[in-house]
Amino acid sequence: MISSIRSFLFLSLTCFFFFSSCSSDEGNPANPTNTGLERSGRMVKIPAKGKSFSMGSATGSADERPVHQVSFTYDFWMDTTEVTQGDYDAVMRAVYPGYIAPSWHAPYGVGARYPAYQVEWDDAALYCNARSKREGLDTVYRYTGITGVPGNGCKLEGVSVDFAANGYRLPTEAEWEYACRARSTTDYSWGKTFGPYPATSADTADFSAHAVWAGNSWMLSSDNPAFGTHPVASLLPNAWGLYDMSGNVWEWCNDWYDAYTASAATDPRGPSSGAWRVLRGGSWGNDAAVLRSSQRTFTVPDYQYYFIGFRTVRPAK
Ligand SMILES: [Ca+2]
Repeated sequence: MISSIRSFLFLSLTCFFFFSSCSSDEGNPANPTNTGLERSGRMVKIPAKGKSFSMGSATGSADERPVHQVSFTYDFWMDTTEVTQGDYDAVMRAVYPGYIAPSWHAPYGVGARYPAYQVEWDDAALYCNARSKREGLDTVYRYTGITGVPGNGCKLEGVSVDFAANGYRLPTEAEWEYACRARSTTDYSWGKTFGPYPATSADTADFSAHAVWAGNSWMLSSDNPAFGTHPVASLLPNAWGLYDMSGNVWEWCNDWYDAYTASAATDPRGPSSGAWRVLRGGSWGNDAAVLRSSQRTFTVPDYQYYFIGFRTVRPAK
């Protein structure tokens, strides 16, 4: 089973799809301080309350359909970057005495400003709780037991999610796509649509200005410094000041993976149980199609991989 899931993840790294068009009406991607949005530390308040958007893609892969309307009744804070190795290490080390850092090494990118990768869903949840504890917030993730090494392959038993808590958690899949799109309806948040884009060398340069993907990482020789992850926020952010939503590392979402339905949904949180957790955004190993805002993939929660990291959200009261 696990090998088939891993195969699926690899397929997601390489497969191709075809798509359609649109516009961004808010903010200036070239200037992350000019989004008009409230910022606090390394988070930005995502304007979601009373808003809705079309989630999915009519022309993407099968599990991106049907496109359906999603509405929110709340705003939320989101990290402007993927959680870095420096932050992950500091937060986890401070809270969990048995913590051991994941395997971060060349050529995949190592250093405080590089994204944390080789992080399982369970470890990402543990980080969220640790960050909440450090800041005196209520922890979101409850569990009945923990085995393994905290931060590097731990296993949480009996996990439940307290959405009413004021602490950090992983974004729901709907929150993630809404934030990634930042009002755009094109395949990419910077207003472009896959196929024929990126087609020319100018297109490729444009893509590489916005995302760490196969074209500026995986396709290079492994002794090239640009191979592997790149330090977070090295490239242009989206209109809401979020960096690396597309590319660099895949990002865990809170949701269990399931098929979409056509029904409109308010504050969707995914199924209550499942076998696989959702991943979004594509990575430094992916081709352009996989970095589309609506692209979905999934794997078992206890999977560590050098393409997988995360970022957090927390409620805006
Ligand atoms: Ca990412």
